[in-house]
Amino acid sequence: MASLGARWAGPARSRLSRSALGIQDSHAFRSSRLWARPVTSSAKPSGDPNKSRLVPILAASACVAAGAFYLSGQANTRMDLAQDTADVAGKTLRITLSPSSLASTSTSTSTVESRVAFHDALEDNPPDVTALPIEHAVLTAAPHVPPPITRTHEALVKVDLTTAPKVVQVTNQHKYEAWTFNGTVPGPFIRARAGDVVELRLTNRDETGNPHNIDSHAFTGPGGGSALTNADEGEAKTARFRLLCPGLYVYHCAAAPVPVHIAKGMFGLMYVQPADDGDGTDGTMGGLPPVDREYYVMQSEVYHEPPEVDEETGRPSQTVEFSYPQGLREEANAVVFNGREAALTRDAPLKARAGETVRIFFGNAGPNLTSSFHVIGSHFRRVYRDGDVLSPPGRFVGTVGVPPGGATVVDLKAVVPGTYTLVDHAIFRIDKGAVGFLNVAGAARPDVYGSAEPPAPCVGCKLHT
Ligand SMILES: [Cu+2]
Repeated sequence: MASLGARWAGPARSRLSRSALGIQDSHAFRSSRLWARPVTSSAKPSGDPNKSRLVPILAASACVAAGAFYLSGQANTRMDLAQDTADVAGKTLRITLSPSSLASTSTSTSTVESRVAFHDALEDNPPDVTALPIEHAVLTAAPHVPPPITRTHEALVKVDLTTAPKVVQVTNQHKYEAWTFNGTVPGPFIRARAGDVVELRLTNRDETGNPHNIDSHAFTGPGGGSALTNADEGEAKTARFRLLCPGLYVYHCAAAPVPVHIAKGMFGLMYVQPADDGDGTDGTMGGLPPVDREYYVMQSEVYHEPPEVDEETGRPSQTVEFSYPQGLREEANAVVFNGREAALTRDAPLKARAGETVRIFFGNAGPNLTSSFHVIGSHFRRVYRDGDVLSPPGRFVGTVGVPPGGATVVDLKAVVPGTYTLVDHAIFRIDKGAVGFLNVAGAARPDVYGSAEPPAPCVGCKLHT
């Protein structure tokens, strides 16, 4: 089979890449030459007529089935559409209220199997990478999500990640030096499409001298990319990865010691859209039913030493240091959403309007604790468990378990206005920071939720405002 390396080793692209990247010689480029080998007679060229026939057949059957799947949902909900604009976390978005956003859908086993077969066939149909159109991935910091990809062809998607330490107000009491991708915890949300080739460039600007790399659960191959992207201080590494599997995946640094690099903040989410969902004109959003808003939330733990006490003043330091023993004992000092205690409360609560549908791409970086993710007062109308976006979703789910290194997609509907609280329902963790808000504006719904008495939140309540 023609490898990415073999195609990449073409002289024009090789020279261009090295000069354009302007980086030190790296193992990745040496490896790319090692990969280069002629395509033998046993290789499977992309023009293989058998495969060429197979893909359209699978694609056609999958598209027909997928089309029926989504159209059945749209047909079930016939309400007037309205265009609206709203401010979401400081950013004005133009949104379309869709009729099918929470439509009833059904997915037969055969439909799922045909969609799986479509994606299984990707492996045997490598693209001519030199001929792929080049795109630069839209990267967003949490809680924002890049827009759905609407193209219907494969692309070479360039993703630039830079590692650097950053001091963050990790809890309301303490600052902490996080290790970051692109200056944020979690790292940027990466959106691509099954069949794409991701060209990942990892630049290490960590002046502490730590090496860093990427293990993406979306990549297929030993180590998930870590050995190909391992970059020492001042280095940059570039490698290519064909996305064979659709779904929502965690990525993280896997440099030794791995638990430290994850606990320090080096993680994020990558969503690989299914490739059999057309161009989105049928109302889908990256292979999923349409919603009004999409958000990015990741849970993680912080392990730190007690603050040092200043000998002169007797006051404890406001800055705390990472604690390996604390992590080994799995005794988290803090459990947070989007990297710090106030990320989704004081700093940037999620927002929606009553009547809208909200999708949360939720990941759990761990490193130790399984999340029992729950939004108080709401229901997950759809749950794509374990980030599996081909199987039928769970319906009207209250709490979903998400293990370390796992992810899920949840859709909810903002019915009654007010503040909804995101929690890990291992509920002591609310006292460790695992609280976020979804603020819903709009008219009251006494037909759904009401009393003759005004609401009276309990004193000292962290969950309701
Ligand atoms: Cu690292």
